[in-house]
Amino acid sequence: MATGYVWHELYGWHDTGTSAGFVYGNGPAGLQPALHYESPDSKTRLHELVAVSGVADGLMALRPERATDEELLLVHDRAHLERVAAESRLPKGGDAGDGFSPFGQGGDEIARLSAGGAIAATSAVLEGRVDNAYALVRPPGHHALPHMGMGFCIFANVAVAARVARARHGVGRLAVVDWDVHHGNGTQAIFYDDPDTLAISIHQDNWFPPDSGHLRERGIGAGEGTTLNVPLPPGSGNGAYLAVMEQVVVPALERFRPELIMVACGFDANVLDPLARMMVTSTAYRAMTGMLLDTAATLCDGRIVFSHEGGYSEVYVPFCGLAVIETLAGSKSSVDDPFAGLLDGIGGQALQPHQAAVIAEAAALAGDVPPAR
Ligand code: 9RB
Ligand code: ZN
Repeated sequence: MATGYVWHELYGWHDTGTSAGFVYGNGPAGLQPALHYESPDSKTRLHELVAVSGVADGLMALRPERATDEELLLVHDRAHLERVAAESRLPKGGDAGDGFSPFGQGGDEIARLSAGGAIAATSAVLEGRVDNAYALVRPPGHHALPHMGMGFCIFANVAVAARVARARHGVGRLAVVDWDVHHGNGTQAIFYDDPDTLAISIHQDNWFPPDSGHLRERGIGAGEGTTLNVPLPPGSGNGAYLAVMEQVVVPALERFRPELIMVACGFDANVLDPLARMMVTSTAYRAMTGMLLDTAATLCDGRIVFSHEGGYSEVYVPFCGLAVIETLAGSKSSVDDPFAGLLDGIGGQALQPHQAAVIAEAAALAGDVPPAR
């Protein structure tokens, strides 16, 4: 078999327009417009590196379809679907809800294709057509809430695919591991009271959304203990991320024993990212992927699906993404990360005491994740 791989040209055409960083451009006020942070380059260049490196030759291309109303309604309100559809018909498009999640005319169809990409990857894994899968989708999904988009996200790609996995493939317990550098608040909110979904998010402490993703947020009611947040201090690098995987993520998964692992795979914890202050390199992304693959092999017949989220360094995301996809495919191309030699050695890559303290707290909470009966 093979590793499934989702891409669609329209992902590169999702139009987020221009802004001046976090404010609207306004020339006379001194705010020169630039491309929106969530621009196509980091994703199209990853897709092109997958092709040029030859890695694509060993993958099974999966063609996404637009998520249907029925699929999106497993997570979202009808009012959200209708608002996005209506604004998508306007000549200049609209915004998914918070003012930071713009889309152009036709954006509804591209956002549905993005959620549909996560669904296609998940279905291929669950139907045994591929060993595992990577969905290189855009726009991202992990901030989207049932009633609105948020933080560049329109629909909750991973959560929708998870609910489809339940409804159509009889999946019971599943885990979402979110290593995007921002808190996976949407996924957390959607599954907060769900005892069958373990939602783990590793993120930069108190960045985006503000005041979200604290250690104390642990789920509610029957879902108590099935939300696990690891809010790392800014400056965390490979040592901290590998320690989180070893001491928190893998032990939590081993207790929970999911039937499927989904990864909200952002690359914005990379050391060159403009939207966060972490220091991860392709070396750690490769190792983290290997650890999850091994865990999936032990716990759930290797069933694991990666869905792309954030990551904004157009030069470095492609090498981080290639490391993940090579690891999923069990291969190594002749293309090496040209920056790893430099970036793996910069000061602060080793686990620091103040990082270890947070990780120890999260590890204790991982010990309270409800075990499979
Ligand atoms: C603004 C705020 C943000 C900040 C970061 C992201 C990253 C998303 C991502 C999105 C929106 C706040 C402009 C807060 O990569 N997710 O994975 N917006 N931040 N307040 N204000 C005024
Ligand atoms: Zn992010």
